Amino acid sequence: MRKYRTFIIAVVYLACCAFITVHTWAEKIKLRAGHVIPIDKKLSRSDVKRMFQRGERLVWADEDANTVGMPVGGIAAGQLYLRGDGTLGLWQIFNKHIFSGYGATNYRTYKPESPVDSGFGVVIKQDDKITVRKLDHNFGKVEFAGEYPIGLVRYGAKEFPIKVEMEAFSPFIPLNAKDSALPATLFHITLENTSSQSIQTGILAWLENPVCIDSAPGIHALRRTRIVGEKGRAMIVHTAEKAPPPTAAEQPRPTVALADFEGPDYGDWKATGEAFGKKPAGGTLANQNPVSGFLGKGLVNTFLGGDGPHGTLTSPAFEISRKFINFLIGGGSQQRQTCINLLIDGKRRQPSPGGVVRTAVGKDNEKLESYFWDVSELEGKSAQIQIVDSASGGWGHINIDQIELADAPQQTPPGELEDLPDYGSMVLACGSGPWQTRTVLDAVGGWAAQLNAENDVTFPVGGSKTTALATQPLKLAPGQKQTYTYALTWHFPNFKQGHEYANRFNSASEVAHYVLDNHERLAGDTKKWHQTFYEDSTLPRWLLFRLHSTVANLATGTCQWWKSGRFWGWEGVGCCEGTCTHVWNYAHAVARLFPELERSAREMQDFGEGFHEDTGLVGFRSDNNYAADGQCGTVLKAYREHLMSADSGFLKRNWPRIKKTLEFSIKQDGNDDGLIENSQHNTFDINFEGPNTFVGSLYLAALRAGEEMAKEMGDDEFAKRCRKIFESGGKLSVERLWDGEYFIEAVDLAKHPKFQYEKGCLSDQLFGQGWAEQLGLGYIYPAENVKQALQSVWRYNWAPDIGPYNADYKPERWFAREGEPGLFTCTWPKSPYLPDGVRYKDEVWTGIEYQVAGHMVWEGMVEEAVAICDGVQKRYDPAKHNPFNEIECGDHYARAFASWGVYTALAGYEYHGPKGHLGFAPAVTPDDFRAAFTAAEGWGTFSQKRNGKTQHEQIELRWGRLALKSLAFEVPENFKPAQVTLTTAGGSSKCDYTLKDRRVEISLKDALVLTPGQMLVVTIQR
Ligand SMILES: [Ca+2]
Ligand SMILES: [Ca+2]
Ligand SMILES: [Ca+2]
Repeated sequence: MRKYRTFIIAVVYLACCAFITVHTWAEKIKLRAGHVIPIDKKLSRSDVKRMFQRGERLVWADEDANTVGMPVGGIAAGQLYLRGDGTLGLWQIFNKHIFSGYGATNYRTYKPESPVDSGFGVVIKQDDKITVRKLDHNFGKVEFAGEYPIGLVRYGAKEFPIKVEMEAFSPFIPLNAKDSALPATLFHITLENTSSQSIQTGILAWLENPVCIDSAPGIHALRRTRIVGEKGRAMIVHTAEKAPPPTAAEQPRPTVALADFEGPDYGDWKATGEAFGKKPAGGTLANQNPVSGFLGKGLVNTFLGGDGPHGTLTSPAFEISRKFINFLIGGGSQQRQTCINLLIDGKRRQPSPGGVVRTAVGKDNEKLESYFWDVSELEGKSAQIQIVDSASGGWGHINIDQIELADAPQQTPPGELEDLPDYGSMVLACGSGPWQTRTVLDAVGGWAAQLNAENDVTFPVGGSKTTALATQPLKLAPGQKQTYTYALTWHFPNFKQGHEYANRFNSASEVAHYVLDNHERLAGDTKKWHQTFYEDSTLPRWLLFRLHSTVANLATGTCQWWKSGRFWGWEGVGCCEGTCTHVWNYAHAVARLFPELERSAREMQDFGEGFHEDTGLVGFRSDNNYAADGQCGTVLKAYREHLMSADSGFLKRNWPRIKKTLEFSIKQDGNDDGLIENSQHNTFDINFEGPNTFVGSLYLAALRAGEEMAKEMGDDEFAKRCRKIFESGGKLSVERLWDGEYFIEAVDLAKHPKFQYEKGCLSDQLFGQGWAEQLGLGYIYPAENVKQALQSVWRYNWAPDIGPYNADYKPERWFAREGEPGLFTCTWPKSPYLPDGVRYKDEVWTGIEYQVAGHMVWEGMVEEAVAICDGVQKRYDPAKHNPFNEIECGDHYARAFASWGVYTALAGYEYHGPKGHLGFAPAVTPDDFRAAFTAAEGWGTFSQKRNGKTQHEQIELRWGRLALKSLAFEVPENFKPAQVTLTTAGGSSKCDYTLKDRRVEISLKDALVLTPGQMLVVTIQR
């Protein structure tokens, strides 16, 4: 618990004081001329007031919600977005996750795409006329008000008699990982009649069959869609199956060659632009890597004049007289830009742009490979082939040859259908039986008439079909409301390591029935968490939004939960693997919300597959490589996972390896003086080459954690050794690394000129101290140094506008733009800027910002901490960036899970599960505070109220169970308790307690177990 923390009681008053201090400080310190980050951040009174106001739920309307992509699938079950207008997007649930880029490209404003056709619409029948209004941005006024895990979109239009509210979420119940990891999204759609007349209404829902979405162009198979009634539910069931072998009557007809590009020119094909030239290429073109795989001597090759030129090459119309079109393709892989397209009748036949009914791209490889389109459903149609090059960058060209019509596909299939990664099933289930869907579709006409309503259809995977379901009509009286429940579920088990969900379900239908059978509990517990976290809290609503938004990373491609039970994570979606020890060093959310997942990563990776028994090395990507920060962090995580356990089982099982892990770091230290002096690879993807407090503080905190764990394990000798090294390290760090304002790195730049920070101010210089606070391990450096160093990080590294500094010092990757606030990784406020200094020095990472902000809260710098979080909120305003997708190397970067460390700091949360100890010391509004908390087996809400004479603490359990043996709270300065009373359902009794500084620690005479609905009240009287 923090001992010297200043409370923000009168925020505005303190804000004024802060200005004065800053001002005088600024006058004393001589700053380097190029350090253009202002010492005085000029936070206005109204800014501070706004940041600390409780406030309302955040709502974004229309275009302001354009970038929203809120993950609404289950934990580690893929990545499905709810977009700002309530439509679904991204759809990465088919075991393919796409790396979005390395910063320069992925911090951009865009609306997430939707490759799968789906939606809901309101059906109304008035004067025998049936109409459908889609729930999307065209509805009228559309508001997004989602707070993870529950998406919420409201629709209204002046002239439309029905108002709609849609909730979309996957069950999310802290401490119940399995029910939070369902490949499912629930929808609650509430229709309200806002007119003065009764209206016959209902809902139309539709979903394309996307099974084999990625493999489809290369396989000969069928999609099958059935509408089935089971348990009173109407369900659209999408699957895929093998195409039947040809019958005797279907013996292949001779192949028809469409083009072999062997002639002196393109013949009757028409070329536009420059990329195709006037005739086929004779092979490899100038400055091109060798082109191979084509037939004869000619082919289409648009590397004419390099990647720059554009153009098209279009065939004359021909009749599709066979079941397949085969061709050879190589070159670039850019959809719609380096492609070959099949056009039908020059107009839209399918819901794809410009009459394109089939398309294919290369694989960024010059070698041409065989490829085919299944066009059996298009037989007899008039068609054209168009080859497109509208790309100019790398791989901005396409190679094509030998286009043929045939009755057999010409490609080795990528594998058995049932083994393909995107083979599986998908279901859209409605809680009630269907209306006359076909009648509705035909009455509406247009787009709706194209939807399928047949009970059982099969069609080639190359085609697309969207199936619809209408609810039974219902008469709504004026003012009356009706809620419909839908479940969208999926089951794609062919993932390399398997999915945990596949241990429990064999199909999407099984998932749908499970979700709907248990709907009341799953939805009820999810809403209870939302209520406890957002509604029943005194913390600012926007801050709760921000700190919980990153938890959505769990329901993205970043996170996997394997069939073996092991939790595994990328750094960001699709890049940098291995639950990397140093990136995940920052992540607190998973451990506090679903501790079993983090325990599995410790036991199965860090102390399992990635552990080196002979040395104690924890391979930082479950490999043979050492990262100094990750190695120390593994010990801290192990202690945290122990604290979040119900008993000592985890610690007992893993202690020998935890101890070896720490001994590995002690060996790096070399002489037990508590300083690691050797080469230290770390999260900046470089090595620090001398003692520093970035790795050093993690090392000292790990020694303290080691000491505590050793004591619990009865290993007093090791506990003493840890203590001794820890004490030496703390003392030497101040002697050797303290520059008067902050901690520096003792490095010989002559020997190690690159990637060091030397006299710089590193934002993460107290990383281990922040960890120590999270785990209740106390100060590892003297409190006054810690506080001053954090003040320096704020003064020197946080810019209200990153623009001026980044104009002079361009970051390697941009995660913030001019005009936006941010905390720089490292600056050199008083010494020459090191152009070759620590990598990523000029960048802004949300994970570091939360790490620093959380630590600031523990040290009483609440206003600065909240301002840093406000900066993140400003950058991730949905008018600019998806607020649920904090980016680093890839989307949904795991380091952002650090936000939970800010949350626990705000509550002054301390917990030791096996000891049954729980404590709080709220850092904001301690006179009237309330917030959600999680423990090993249950969660609930904590509140504290003070008046002059008494302090009331209330712990109410809402889910699971909570075993308690001791409690700790903080009283105001000069508050001397005279009596402490504990009240439970069993009655009231006086408690034994100790008071140290402002900390009241209470030991319970009898261990207590709370169950949902039960509470305990502690009254501290002076
Ligand atoms: Ca040829
Ligand atoms: Ca080109
Ligand atoms: Ca040493």
